Amino acid sequence: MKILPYQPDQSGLAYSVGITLDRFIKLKQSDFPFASGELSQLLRDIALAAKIVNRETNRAGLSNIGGAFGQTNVQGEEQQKLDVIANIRFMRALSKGGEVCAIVSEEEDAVIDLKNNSGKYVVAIDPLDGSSNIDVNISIGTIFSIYRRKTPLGSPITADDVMQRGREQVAAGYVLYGSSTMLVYTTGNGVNGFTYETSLGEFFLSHPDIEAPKNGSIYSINEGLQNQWNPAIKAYIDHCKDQAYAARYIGSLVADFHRNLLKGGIYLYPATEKNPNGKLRLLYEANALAFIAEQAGAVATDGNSSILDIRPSSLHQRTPLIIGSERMVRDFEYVSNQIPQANPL
Ligand code: AHM
Ligand code: MG
Repeated sequence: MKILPYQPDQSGLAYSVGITLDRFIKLKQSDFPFASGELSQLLRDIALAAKIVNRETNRAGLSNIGGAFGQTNVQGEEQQKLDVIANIRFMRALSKGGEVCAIVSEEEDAVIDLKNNSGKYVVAIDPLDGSSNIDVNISIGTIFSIYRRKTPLGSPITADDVMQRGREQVAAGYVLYGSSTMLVYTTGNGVNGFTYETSLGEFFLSHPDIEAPKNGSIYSINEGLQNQWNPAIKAYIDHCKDQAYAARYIGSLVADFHRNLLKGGIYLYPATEKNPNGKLRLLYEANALAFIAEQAGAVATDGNSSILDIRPSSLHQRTPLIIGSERMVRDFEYVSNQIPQANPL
């Protein structure tokens, strides 16, 4: 019997599809302190729910799941049917997996206690962000943060498990349902992006070791609100215009953030008269993106301190968010500091 070692094909007839998310997570498992496989499994659970939400969003125009659900969430915002569907999908995936003890969701008033006292992890999630864009076929996203619980395994969850600073995240990521669907995540060892291959039903590594450009020339802000900004924000946006930066604002945080992360840019959602603490939520919007930003060499601030250092005081707390290329955020800080007595918030 003849035995030969495997020789990878050199013919070029069948291109390699690359590395799947599952395999990548497995390969990287040893990067986690206390690696035990549960965090890996949790990331896989999230990826599975993301595939299902991707399917729902892709056929939203064909099935009767467009439009408003007819209820408002805890922040008084009108829920879309797909907001509710995405929430159910992620809740189900996270509760069935067994790794999670508690979930904070934009769509849920209170912390959801899964009564799984052996679950090591707490997840904060915005199941479908940018939902005003669903019905008009514009990119939307999912944002998630993962924390290790503080209380000992086996005990009931407490506020200490949930109200952790962003700095304590063990993993965070987002899914962008865009011209292609991507999952981007970090476990604190750099940022990697995966693109969904629909015919194979798998995420494949497409953007390894994402590094944000140190500078950029895109600014993203809702300029319709400029009469409600404080002078520091006005001064910085004037600076952007003086520099002839490109204005790009989708109104879906994940999409605006992702573009700026890859191309270089700054996203600002400052305090306004209507939202004196900004609009975006600390626990399940700002923290995850701030962690990813820092891991990719970008910066995230509320105008006073790093987003990741803010100690949360309430579940649905809002925060101003200025996030993007390091040079641009530093310029923002410099320009806003020139404004006498301006409160950059
Ligand atoms: P949502 O969580 O209700 O979808 O709101 C968050 C969205 C972000 O995706 C986006 O950047 C921002 O709200 C847009 O707000 P505005 O329409 O005020 O510019
Ligand atoms: Mg949101």
